[in-house]
Amino acid sequence: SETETVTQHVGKQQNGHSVAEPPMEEDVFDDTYKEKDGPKPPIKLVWKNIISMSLLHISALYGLILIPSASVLTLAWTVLCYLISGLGITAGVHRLWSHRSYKASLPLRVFLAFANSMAFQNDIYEWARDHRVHHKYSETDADPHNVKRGFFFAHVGWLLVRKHPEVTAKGQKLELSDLKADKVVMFQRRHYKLSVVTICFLLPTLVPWYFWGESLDVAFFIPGLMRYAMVLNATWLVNSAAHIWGNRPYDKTIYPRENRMVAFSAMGEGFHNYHHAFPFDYSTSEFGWKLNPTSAFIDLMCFLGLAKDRKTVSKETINAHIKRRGDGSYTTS
Ligand code: ST9
Ligand code: ZN
Ligand code: ZN
Repeated sequence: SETETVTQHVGKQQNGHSVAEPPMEEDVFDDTYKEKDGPKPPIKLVWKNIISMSLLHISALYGLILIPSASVLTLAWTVLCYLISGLGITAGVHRLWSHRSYKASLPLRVFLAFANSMAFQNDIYEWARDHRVHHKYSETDADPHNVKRGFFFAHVGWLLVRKHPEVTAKGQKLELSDLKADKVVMFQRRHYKLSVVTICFLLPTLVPWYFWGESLDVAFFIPGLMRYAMVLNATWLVNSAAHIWGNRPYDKTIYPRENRMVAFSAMGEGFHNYHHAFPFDYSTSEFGWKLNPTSAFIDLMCFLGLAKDRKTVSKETINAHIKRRGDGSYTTS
């Protein structure tokens, strides 16, 4: 079958050699799943989320107008906080914990969990659980951000309503023992609220105020709230834009697309047609560091001995996929 052909060619890079290893099954698309017939359950709005997301975005716009009054150091700090929180999502909960596409040592996992709390996108366990159902049941009722329900739903709407019961039902059948066995993941889950208050909001605000005398409101609204909202939207664009706009050189039968603009803002996560075709590739792309600072980061961690066993896909497997399922738009440039 298709998956077997793919898995046969999966290798992990270990001192330059490839070794065969069966990939995790929990993120492999299940094409046998059929949605239940009959009317869809009613939509239940969650007003607490609607109000807090609206306030966050108004605050982020206010942060934007405050930019001219911020010091250069504060702006550099904002960029740094964006990059750290971004890595907590891309290298952390996405490529490591959801897909197990490489292995990370304890100090690296501690850093990634810290960075993940700075991004405040639900704890690692919950994010990875939702993400595995997203890959396994893409574009169905069991996909938490099913893009068939529209751009807005896939972008942020899904966080403002109760989940479709199929998301929970299918999610409960997933194998999550690897996450439960990871002490760093469980520690972050236990102390999640406190970690978010301190790392996502207090730290970004207090550093510029304490170290270079930035005003508290500039520090709160720019590296705090505006940066948080920007990382959220960069992430959400992968679910919305990269499931709607772009080419499908690897598999024209699925929704996810290659979208360079999304790849840029999401630190390498916009090669989404490739990613859904080969979810176990640590680089989420076949083009290395191109528009992909997250891959450069993981490679650096391997160089430093803090990570290992990066899984990749062989060129032959990729080419076979392109030939059999691609939309004909494939180019290497
Ligand atoms: C946020 C997440 O923004 C963004 C994720 C984006 C993913 C992107 C992926 C793209 C690829 C990677 C690209 C990275 C790019 C990064 C770029 C960086 C520069 N399975 O959820 P509840 C059960 S978060 C199994 O409350 P409701 C479970 O028992 C933003 N079971 O359901 C659960 O209890 P527990 C900030 C499941 O009531 C129970 O149901 N956060 C599953 O329907 C209740 O779960 C917010 O805004 C499952 N999948 O509420 C909060 N799901 O957890 C948003 C549920 O204890 N969330 N169960 O085990 C909420 O308020 C609620 O979840 C809700 C639904 C209202 C949306
Ligand atoms: Zn996707
Ligand atoms: Zn993924």
